[in-house]
Amino acid sequence: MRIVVLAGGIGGARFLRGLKQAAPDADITVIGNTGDDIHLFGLKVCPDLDTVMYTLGGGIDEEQGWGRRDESFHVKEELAAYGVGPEWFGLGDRDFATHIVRTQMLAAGYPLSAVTEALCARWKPGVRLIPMSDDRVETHVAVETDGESKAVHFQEYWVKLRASVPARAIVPVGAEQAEPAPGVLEAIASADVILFPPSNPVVSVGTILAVPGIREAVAEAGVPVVGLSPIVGDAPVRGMADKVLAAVGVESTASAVARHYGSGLLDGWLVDTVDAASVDEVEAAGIRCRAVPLMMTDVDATAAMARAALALAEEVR
Ligand code: GDP
Ligand code: FO1
Ligand code: CA
Repeated sequence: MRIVVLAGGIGGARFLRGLKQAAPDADITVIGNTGDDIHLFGLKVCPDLDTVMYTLGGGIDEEQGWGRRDESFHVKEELAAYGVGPEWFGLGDRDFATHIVRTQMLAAGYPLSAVTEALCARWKPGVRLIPMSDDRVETHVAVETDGESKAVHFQEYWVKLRASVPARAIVPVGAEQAEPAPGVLEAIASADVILFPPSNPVVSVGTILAVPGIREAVAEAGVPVVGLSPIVGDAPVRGMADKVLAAVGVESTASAVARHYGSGLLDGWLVDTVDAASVDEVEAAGIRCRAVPLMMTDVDATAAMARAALALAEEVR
């Protein structure tokens, strides 16, 4: 079975670990969000691609959910001693090596998709990981600080400002001109099922869908498209999905997120059992819906979620 997953960072990566356990023989292609990418110290950093790669490859800091385990921060300290920032972004020594290799290969002319494949040759994530695009796309957030409006990079909004200032709009800068990376549309067109993990619907899955051609390819693939809600009990399990959903005019409920994707895209939607009362509302919108436990507390619980998603896909096929 060929499964395509549109993934962000932590939510996507943890779900994929469960999916691999639930479907060990499946051929899994992950289309990764690159809207969170940022250039720092002359290096290209791809947080969501790295989170997927490290999580599935056994290199992730499990507790934190991002970055390398057994990490140290000597380079960061030395940069700070030179007065070179930003000091608010925590790049560790081990992680730096990944960004150095990536930046070096990009400078040599390799596209990000080829670079990602090369990095994955070390980590062996057990899935095919493709960035959504080889073209630069950067999510910016229009915020209001001290009554003034300005646009900041998504990482500045989230990591520096901790999403504490009102977000008025989310703009995937460059998306309109971006093309899907080689293999993205082909993977979608030849998939047997397409899954939206419990990733951020705006700045992860939404950004991937904003690359011209990807949303259309998913909608026209003619195979079940099933998503899992990142919103449980009317709040994100972690992160700032509530804030960025508000910025695009969507309520932070499992049902509102399903309706935001819409029946033109989604065939099936899983909500957590605490949100079972919203099943009828989702179904009324033309999306088959089931309530199952959706907390990724460990790999077994996550594998059960993946099995439920695949079962729902068979129901709507
Ligand atoms: P990010 O790039 O690291 O922010 O990760 P993603 O975009 O892939 O996923 C972020 C989303 O994962 C957040 O909106 C969380 O609410 C959601 N999430 C994290 N852990 C869980 C969980 O255990 N269950 C569910 N249902 N959602 C989760
Ligand atoms: N998240 C933070 O909250 N603080 C950090 O200092 C930070 C550094 C960082 C470095 C590399 C990397 O791959 C991820 C990193 N993240 C950090 C996580 C990342 O910004 C977020 O998980 C996502 O992009 C949010 O969607
Ligand atoms: Ca992210």
